[in-house]
Amino acid sequence: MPSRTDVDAVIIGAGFSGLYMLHKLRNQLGLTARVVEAGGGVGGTWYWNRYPGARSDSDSYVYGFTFDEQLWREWEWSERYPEQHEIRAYLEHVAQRFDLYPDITFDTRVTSATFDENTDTWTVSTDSGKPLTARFVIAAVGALSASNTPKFAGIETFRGESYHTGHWPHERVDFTGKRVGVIGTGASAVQAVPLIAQEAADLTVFQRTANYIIPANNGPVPEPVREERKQDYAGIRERIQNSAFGFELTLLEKGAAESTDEEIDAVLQPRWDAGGFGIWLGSYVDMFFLDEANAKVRRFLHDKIREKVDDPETAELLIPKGYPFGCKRNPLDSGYYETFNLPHVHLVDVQANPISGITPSGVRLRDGSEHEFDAIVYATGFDAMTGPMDRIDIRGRGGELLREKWAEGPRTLLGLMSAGYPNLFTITGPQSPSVLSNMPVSIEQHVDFVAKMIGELAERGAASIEPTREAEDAWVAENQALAEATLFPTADTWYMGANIPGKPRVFLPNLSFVGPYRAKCDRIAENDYEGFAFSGASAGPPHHDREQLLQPRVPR
Ligand code: N01
Repeated sequence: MPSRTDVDAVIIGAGFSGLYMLHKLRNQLGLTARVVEAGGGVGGTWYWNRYPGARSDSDSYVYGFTFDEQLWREWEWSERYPEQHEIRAYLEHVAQRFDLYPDITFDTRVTSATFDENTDTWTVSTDSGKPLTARFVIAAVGALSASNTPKFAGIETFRGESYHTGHWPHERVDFTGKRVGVIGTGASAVQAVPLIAQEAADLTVFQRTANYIIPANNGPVPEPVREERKQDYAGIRERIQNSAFGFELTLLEKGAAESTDEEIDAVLQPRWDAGGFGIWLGSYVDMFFLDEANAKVRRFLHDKIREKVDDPETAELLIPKGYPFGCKRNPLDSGYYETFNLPHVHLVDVQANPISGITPSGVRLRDGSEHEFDAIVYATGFDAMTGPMDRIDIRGRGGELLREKWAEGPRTLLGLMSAGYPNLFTITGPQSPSVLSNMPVSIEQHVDFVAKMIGELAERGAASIEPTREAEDAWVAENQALAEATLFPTADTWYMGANIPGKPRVFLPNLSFVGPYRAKCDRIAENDYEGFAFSGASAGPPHHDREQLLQPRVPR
């Protein structure tokens, strides 16, 4: 039987997931909850990633919460894609509107969470203050929040300025007149490089793997389009929730494999001109399964790079090789390729000639050549999906450490819970659609489902819920089988854990697609929560009687 706890739930993180989870638990289920956040404000990803050009690659009108129609209608985004500071302002608005601030502790990092099998409670410790006890722990830690700086020899000896895109300073960084090196060419670098190039006297980009990059085509959204969308709240919500990727994009029935080059151009050119994820997530489904189909799409994209980049040698270097399009996260650009036409911008291939170390004055390559800089920007990404969980000492039944359980790859049911860790939930965790979707859509679905599970516990008078080992094994197997049927495992990507030395090569997100995954969760709930085990009798939540728990509450 659970004993009294400090709060009903501890939520780790105050990004999109943590804020909505707090609203749901406190304002709708009537539970007490405390959000513990490492940053000094709300925002999660958008609190930390303040590098020049940081913005979402999702269209603004689908990049936000839809659970509250009024909120959706009243917020105005200024451009097609929301910029970092605007997303932060939006999340601050959400936190104020639903009176969330009183239940958030900032500047505090959760260091451990330990489950007590005798009391069915969790003890959550932080790097400051006394531990908190709770019945539920919700890890709203983000999929891309554990930044990765490669362990380059001599990195600490560099005398200039060093930055990581995922931990950018709050004050403006001025590169005017400086020699700058950027390491990495993922989505963060693709956004930052054109803007850094505007200031720097000299810019060198170190590329290990070229990326397929598609124009964002950002800008203000025409008023009639905005108005039409405002009138279609319910339709948009319904479509994105039941879509493949959380966008209003649909994969085509006709495959690339059976199309001529002319037909492919006719399909892809308008998507290229429109900008956004249309070529990636809204064109040929067979390119994810057949290399022959994928090669036809690659041909189109390679030609585009050659058109944009003046120097043929640089263009060849920027053309991705050795992996299929779409199986590595597709960045969107605003002038990335064109930046390499500027005389003070250089591209260095560090696949052929890797970085051997950082010196007091710059970057040294394996062939002994050295590049001198005033500033180095590490756009080197994240220990994705499992990294944020691994960095907390999470101990479940028998004192088992979650990162040890996950040593060969994550083991979950639905990416929501792991067997042996009762009442511990992950929002958009590994083995859920998560990063293969427009995140706010998946976040809302997960938060709603977690709240439903917690409500179900109260209904049953049970103390805890967790997956059965059998159901978890089956989900892990299904997850891998889905990935192995595609070309995703053939690319060295953070989806596969390949960017972190020593990380097991396992496909981390889930490929069920957003709509079918949602339907699967709902079916499981209707089917008596098949695959989950409820245990222990509960006197009800510590601070409320059961009736009160299930009463919807008006936001405070
Ligand atoms: O990180 P990345 P990111 N030597 O891992 C290179 C989301 N996001 O921060 O490809 C040399 O993609 C590495 O090379 P390689 C989005 O989901 C979203 O850019 O591993 N290079 C790669 O080029 C995205 O995918 C948005 O061979 C090294 C780069 O560093 C995810 O976050 C914006 C190296 C890291 O690229 C991560 O993006 C930004 C080494 N030792 C990010 N180690 C939007 O929605 C690593 N690299 C707009």
